[in-house]
Amino acid sequence: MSAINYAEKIPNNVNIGGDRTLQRALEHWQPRFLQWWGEMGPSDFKSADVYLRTAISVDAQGWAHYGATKMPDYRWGIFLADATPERKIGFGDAMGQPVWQQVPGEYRSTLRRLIVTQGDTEPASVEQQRLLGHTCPSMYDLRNLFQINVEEGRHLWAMVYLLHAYFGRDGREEAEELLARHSGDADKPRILTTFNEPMSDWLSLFCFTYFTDRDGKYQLKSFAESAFDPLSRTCRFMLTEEAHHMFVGETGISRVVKRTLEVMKEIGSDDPARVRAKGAVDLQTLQKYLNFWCSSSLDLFGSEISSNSAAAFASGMKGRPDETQYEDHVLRSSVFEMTLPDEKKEQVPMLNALNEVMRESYLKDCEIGLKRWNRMIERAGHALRLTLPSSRFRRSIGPWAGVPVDPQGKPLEKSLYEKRLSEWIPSPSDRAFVQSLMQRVIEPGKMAGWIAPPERGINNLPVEYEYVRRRSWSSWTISPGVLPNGKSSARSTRRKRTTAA
Ligand code: BYC
Repeated sequence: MSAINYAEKIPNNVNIGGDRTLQRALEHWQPRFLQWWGEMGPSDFKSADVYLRTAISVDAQGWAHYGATKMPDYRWGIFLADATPERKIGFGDAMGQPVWQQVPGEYRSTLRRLIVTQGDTEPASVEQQRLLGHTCPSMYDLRNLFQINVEEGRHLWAMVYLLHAYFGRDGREEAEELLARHSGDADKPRILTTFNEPMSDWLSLFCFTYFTDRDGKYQLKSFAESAFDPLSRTCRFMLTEEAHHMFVGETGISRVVKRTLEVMKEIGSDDPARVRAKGAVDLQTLQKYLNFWCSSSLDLFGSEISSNSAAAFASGMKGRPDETQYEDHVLRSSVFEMTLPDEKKEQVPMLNALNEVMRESYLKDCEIGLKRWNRMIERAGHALRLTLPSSRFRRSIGPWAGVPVDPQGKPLEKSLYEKRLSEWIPSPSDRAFVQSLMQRVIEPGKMAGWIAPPERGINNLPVEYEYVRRRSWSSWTISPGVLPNGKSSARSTRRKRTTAA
């Protein structure tokens, strides 16, 4: 079952050829996807040969094949982890019963909503990152960006397969809509707010892959527990790919911190202005970017008190990540003490507090990178420590939405909050400074001045390997940067290649 059939038009390990209607529907969607990729995927690299990893089987060992591929030729397909024989529902009111191979009628619209919401984030992130190839800090990073982009494209395929195979005409219509909404589009935006945030620099990309892809890990892990077995199997395989995206985030930020510390040592100062003058990201600016992307990603867990999450858990649709680690899998008699604005404590039925339970464990997971970066800063002899913002800071969803608190979670006057916000998240001038660092570097092995080289290359190749090949870089001009919302980007003028080394 785990071998992937690449002979078919749509590579898959679920025998879609055995269901002619499904195969036709997916083959009808395929050219629309490719058109979307052409219009909304990475701009200007369609003919480049990129050293990409492609799944060849879903086994734990050796599922990846590496080789030079043009992105539009990437074999996007449908890969599910192998079925667990006799799998039983592991939580909720139906615990112990056999898992579902079809969608129960009463859960149809909720499951569809969850799958659509998950599916919507995948193309959204590709759209957000569309123009970043223009300003890559190295060829190694450029390749990693493209690896992430093609895998997000495949994750979209994963959700579209479920919609087509299990939700009939409604599912097919939703699959069309997944290509019709666009990140940042004023009329048809993506569903979740974080996926409408513009991403015009690589510091944002590293923060996004650290924080937002980590939400992806938590959501996929909770779907991996689902009683709807095809969803569980799909998400189990997606998680193997997701790990690389978080790696790009964590190592990307580590390399920024490393380079900044080198510059601080060179100039013998931790003065942010002097660090900036030397072309590095001062730690204070990095902290603002961490605050921005972490607080935005905290909203992705939904409201602290949610009847949606209670229903999804009780029915078996969505569990908690690594459900087996818990003792109580039914949660009908436990409560969660929640602190609400005005320091009011409320006893909330545990089932309704699951978004918050997940958000708390997500924040603990986020701490791991912070500890690593702070160790680097400490070893270099500096007192500053990077921190995560409080889960109350800058929230747009739940009881803390719009409540003015500082990054430590301390309430303050709204006017003071508004005045001080630019101390905590990137101001227009911080963004302009970071943007000024975004000069394209494409000579193999060379790095932009604001980031240290990675410790190793891809798949045991050296960092200097030519991971992205174009027939000619010297004649490379950038086509007008059209953002997903149809507007021209700030970098919309055609310009000649300029490289910083
Ligand atoms: N922005 O009861 P509530 C990833 C909506 S990332 C805008 O509080 P619930 C990836 C919510 O939809 C993982 N709207 O929350 C990462 C609902 O609207 P409706 C993505 C929001 O339902 C990087 C209403 O508010 N996967 O894979 O318990 C790159 C009340 O909702 C937001 C998923 O999210 C927001 N932030 O939980 C690429 C999993 N938050 O339905 C990919 C699927 C909430 O009343 N989604 N709302 O109109 C879910 O499980 C749930 O929908 C949520 C919300 C966890 C998002």
